[in-house]
Amino acid sequence: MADPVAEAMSRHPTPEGLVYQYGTAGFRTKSEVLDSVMARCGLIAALRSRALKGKWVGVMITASHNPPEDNGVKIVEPMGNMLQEEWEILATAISNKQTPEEVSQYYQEIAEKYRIDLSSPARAVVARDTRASGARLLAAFLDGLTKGAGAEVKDYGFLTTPQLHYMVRCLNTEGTPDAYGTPTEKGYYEKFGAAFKNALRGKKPSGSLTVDCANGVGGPKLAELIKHLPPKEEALEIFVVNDNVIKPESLNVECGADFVKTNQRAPPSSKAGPGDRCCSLDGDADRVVYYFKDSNNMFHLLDGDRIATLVASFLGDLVRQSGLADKVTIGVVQTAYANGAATEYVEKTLKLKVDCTPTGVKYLHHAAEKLDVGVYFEANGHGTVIFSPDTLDTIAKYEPRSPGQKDALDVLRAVIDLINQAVGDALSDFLLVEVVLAHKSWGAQEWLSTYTDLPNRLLKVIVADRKIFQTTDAERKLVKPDGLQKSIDAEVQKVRQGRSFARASGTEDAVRVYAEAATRGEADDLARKVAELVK
Ligand code: NG1
Ligand code: ZN
Repeated sequence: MADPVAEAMSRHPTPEGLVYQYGTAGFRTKSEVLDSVMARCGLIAALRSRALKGKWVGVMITASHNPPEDNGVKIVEPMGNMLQEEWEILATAISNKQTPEEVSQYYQEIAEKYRIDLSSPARAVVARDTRASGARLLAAFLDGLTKGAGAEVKDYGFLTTPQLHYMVRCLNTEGTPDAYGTPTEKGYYEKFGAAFKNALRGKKPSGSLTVDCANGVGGPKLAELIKHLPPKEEALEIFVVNDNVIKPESLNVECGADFVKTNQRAPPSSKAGPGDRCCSLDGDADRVVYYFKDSNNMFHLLDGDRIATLVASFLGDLVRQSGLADKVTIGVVQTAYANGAATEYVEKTLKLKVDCTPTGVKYLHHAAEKLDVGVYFEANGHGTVIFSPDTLDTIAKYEPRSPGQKDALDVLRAVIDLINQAVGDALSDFLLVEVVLAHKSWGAQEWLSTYTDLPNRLLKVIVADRKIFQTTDAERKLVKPDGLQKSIDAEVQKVRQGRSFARASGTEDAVRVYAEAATRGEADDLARKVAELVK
């Protein structure tokens, strides 16, 4: 009897001698060795959907900020969350099976283990970024999903990663009281465009905003979104730059959020003048950082920590002004990469609780879900704000007791709609920042002056085996190799306001060393010394 799974897999053989791993950002590597992984992700997506009684799961084909020759794939849960950890392990295992028969057998084993009826309906939505390899990898994925596993598919073509998460959530909530929106691109633009207008409530952000789209999928999608925003005379003037998707080899090259954050400078192509507000998206538009040049032409970065503090402070104001302060508490979730000054500002000035989690959006999201209002951002610009179901209910039902309370409540409700609840979304995040700045009548300089970042340095150290670096305390301390943490602590003691940690990267074959201290010299010195210890 024909085995459609083995047949489909035989069309996408496993390259020899490679080991694949579903990491922090799914599978991500050179695109030419991904075909077999894509076909197997088709099987996993179908199994996951069947395990969830035919709910839609999402699949995004992207390698985010990586170079143009890379690609990757990640699977999204029905509400738009990252794939469950247990299933990451299954995805890794099936991708490392050698022969089509072994894959097919493992597919059956998963079905048995989770009591999955392989003839029940399975549904997946897929989209991709603008990489040249995307079409080929999509075909391999579809082969596994439809011919191999017999699942139904909705192919949205090109989308940003957060748009794909949005579609998944909309499709699974359609017709329920939790309906998130219309599962179309137009639905996405209309929802966020209207929320932006409502949240501004006639306020106009000062000046203009230049958005660097990393020559990725964010460019054409932002162009569409702009058509659904209020006219620039009434609201925000947006200049779109680095939006060349016709030349996929220019993706993330000398532009984009990762370039700006890593090099701490504007893209060389930038023509922005002093005081001009700019932001950069990454290649799949799930990450955003802001920056500007001051009157002395000095570059200033406003990263994910800054977005978190700005948004947390604004939400705090709105909750207080609406009269909801005793009903709704706000918390901020960070990783160890958050600048010490940002953490101190949230705790001491904003008087809000800070949680620290390991690196990776899924950990932050999980911690934020435990809060009424959880503001979470990685320093590199991934992040969003999530509201618990009870909190949404409280805010929806609350009766304001004065016109002042009503105004604040109206803004709060619009801001909730403006924030992509499924996942961090660079487009929704920058609109939110603009709303906050408009309400506070702030420009980038005022935003920057809320606190002063401690000078910091992030280094990448290539080691023989990164797996020996084991951490605890949200990755802030090493437990292995023996004695290394003690040596790091000794170096930290030698500088003022010092903090440093080392951890194995989840996306690259390297160990990352982070250091911060009172001065640039001390931070650089500390990072260098710790890197030496790690080598
Ligand atoms: P790794 O390679 O594990 O440090 C990087 C980023 C994360 C996150 C992931 C996934 C830093 C220091 N690390 O993880 O924040 O964005 O990629 O994309 O920026
Ligand atoms: Zn990204």
